[in-house]
This record gives sequence, C-alpha cells and structure tokens, in this order.
Amino acid sequence: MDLYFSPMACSIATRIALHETGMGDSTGFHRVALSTKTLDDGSDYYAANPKGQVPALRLDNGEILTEGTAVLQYVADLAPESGLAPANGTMERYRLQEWLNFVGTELHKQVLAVIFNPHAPAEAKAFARDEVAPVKFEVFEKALADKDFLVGGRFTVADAYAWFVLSLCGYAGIDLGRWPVLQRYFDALSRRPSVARAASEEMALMKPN
Ligand SMILES: N[C@@H](CCC(=O)N[C@@H](CS)C(=O)NCC(=O)O)C(=O)O
Repeated sequence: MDLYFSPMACSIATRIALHETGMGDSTGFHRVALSTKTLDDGSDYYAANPKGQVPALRLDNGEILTEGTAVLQYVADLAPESGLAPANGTMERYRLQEWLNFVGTELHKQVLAVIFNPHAPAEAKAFARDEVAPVKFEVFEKALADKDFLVGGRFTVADAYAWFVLSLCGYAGIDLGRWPVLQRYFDALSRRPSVARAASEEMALMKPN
C-alpha cells in the first residue's frame, strides 16, 4: 500500500491511523508538493490522482482511493482489532461517520481551508477565524466535556482527523486556550505514540521540496 501525502496536511491523519495499526512500517509514503502537483521525483501527481489532493491511498490491487474520510475508514477496516473504527452497521459506526463529516466539512473546509487559502480575501479569512470557528469549536468543546475520545470511549480515526485540525489552530490565529476541553484533548492526543511519531516524521519533511 502507498500513501500520497503532504507534510502536516490532512493526510497526516492517515499516517497516524497506519501507525496505530502497525501497517505504517510496510506502507510506501510519497510526498506531494501541492503547489506544483509533483512528487519528489518530479513526476506529475495528477497521473496518480486526478484530483490532485492528498490523501490518496494506492491499494495493493493498484486502485487509488481518495477522500480522507473514506481512506481513514478503509485503513481502520483493514485492522478491525485496532478499534480505529467501530464495526460497520453499528450505531457507533454512524457516530464515527458523523464526527468525520463534522471535522471534514465544518472544521477543515469551512475554517482551516479558508484561512490557509492564499487566494481567499482577507474578509473571508477573518470571518472563518472570528465568526465560524468559535461556533463550531463550541460544539466540539461541549461534545468532549465528559469524554477522552469522540466515539466509543477509545481512539478512532475521527480523533486522528480532529488532531490534524487542532494542530493547525495556532498557525491559523485561533487560540485553542479559549476551549480548555479541546486544549486538554489535543494535548493528550499529541502524547499518543502514533500521533507523536507521525508529527515528528512529517515535521522533519517541512522543508520545501
Ligand atoms: N475532499 C478531500 C480534500 C482533501 C484536501 O483538502 N487536501 C488538501 C490538503 S489538507 C489538499 O490536497 N490541498 C491541495 C488542493 O486542494 O489543491 C478530502 O476530504 O480528502
């Protein structure tokens, strides 16, 4: 299996999931320069993934799977004993999908993707940071008030994706300290070995390629 990723982008959630399962050691990791859509060897990333985005997973049969929430569930289902996703068909699996969608559409895309979009007008960035983020983060804060993890009392791929979003708040001008529960949740996740390993591997690659 091969993961196409960009350092400290949302694809890091898949790297975390792979490390949780132990499959990270047998996965090929291919860095994508998102600004040029090229791989480290200079080849065209669109040839591998016509969407040009990360994450993309090349499966052992050669198929490419895209969309982070699908990729994360695929990895989790390869290692059901990891508990990274509750069993398909259970209410908890729908709760997982509910959180994956919230993180993806409300936090990642409505907040971070706007703030980090070099083409977004300053007003749009300020709106995302000052108006949208507080409303969404309040929901997140309340949901985690009496929990260590989003779903089922254990670490799942929803927590891996949420960690990615929270890891960028400081760079996005969002003070996580306003939400003590989220800050505690983020700090605890950051100490998890799979998360610490993925972060250290990708931080080491942050130099431009
Ligand atoms: N719909 C995709 C979006 C993924 C996405 O936004 N990836 C970002 C990195 S965090 C990216 O590839 N950005 C470059 C681009 O959109 O051209 C998913 O959920 O996986």
